[in-house]
Amino acid sequence: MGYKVGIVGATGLVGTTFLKVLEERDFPIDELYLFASARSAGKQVEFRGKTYTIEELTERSFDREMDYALFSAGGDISKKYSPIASRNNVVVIDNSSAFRMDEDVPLIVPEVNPDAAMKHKNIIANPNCSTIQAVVPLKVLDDRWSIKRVVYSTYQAVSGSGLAGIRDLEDGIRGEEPKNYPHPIAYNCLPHIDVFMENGNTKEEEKMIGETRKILEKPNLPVSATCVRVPVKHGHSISVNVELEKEFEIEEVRRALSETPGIILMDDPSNNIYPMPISVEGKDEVFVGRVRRDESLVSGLNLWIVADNIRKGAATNTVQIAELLIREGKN
Ligand code: 2RA
Repeated sequence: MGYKVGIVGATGLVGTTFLKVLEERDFPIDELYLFASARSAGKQVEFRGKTYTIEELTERSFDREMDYALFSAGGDISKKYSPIASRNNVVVIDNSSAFRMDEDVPLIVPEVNPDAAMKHKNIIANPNCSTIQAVVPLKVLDDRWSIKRVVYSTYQAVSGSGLAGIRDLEDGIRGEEPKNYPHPIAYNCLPHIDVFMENGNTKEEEKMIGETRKILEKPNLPVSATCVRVPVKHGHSISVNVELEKEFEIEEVRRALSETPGIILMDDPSNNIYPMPISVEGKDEVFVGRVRRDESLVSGLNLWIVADNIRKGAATNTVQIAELLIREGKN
């Protein structure tokens, strides 16, 4: 049995990756509907050897039988059209931050909090890319040694800003001024992702803090984040410092991580083996390395976590949520 699937934002970096992931994972599709702005309407896209024509997204787009709508078109589009789709009994899996912190919208990483997805009311939020790759290993640590505090330092690829970010990096290498970032990103780092908030954090840092707490179901967990844009095309890297409630043996930590589906442990520094953005591009797992005790704490760990921010950080996690709903009969 196949499903009727809509993709909103079909021409964007995540939208086109949805198609790649759906094809690779042989997702059961009977009907596929592609939506984008009027500018892209009429363009043709190949999927599984068939040609599809992109439609302009309108308020009537969901007046048809549709099981799932995968959104990646920005918060404004999600806010306007997700409720319309949801009212038409379409299950929306939204990549924007529009609904992530809404109480009645599950925020899902299938390896971490699958049960929460079962409570959906036709809208499910896909977390921020950097949060997704962080909570997969953090869940392993929390289940066994109970997390007491988390400090994130991120090194985020320009593809996190979509095609505009990639253009700014490539233009910057040619010496051209950036159009998307406030300063050149080529040969530079920007401690500035999204807008600055009242408390001095950026919105990206606030997302990591709030989303980590919601997904791990630890609303009072002390979390601190510094999110930095780096001149890397694909692949977010995160240095994570974790304080644990319980004592641990470092080999037990390594074993627990390596035995967890969705995690690949790359941790052999004596042979220069650790995760890097160039080693994860196009892959769907979360790669963990530099696992070591933080000797400044009674029970603390440092980890280095890398993942493809467009795949596991967005498109693949979204498709995995749909696969979860199908497995559990909650579509
Ligand atoms: C970024 N996480 O990297 C944000 C949104 N994708 O720009």
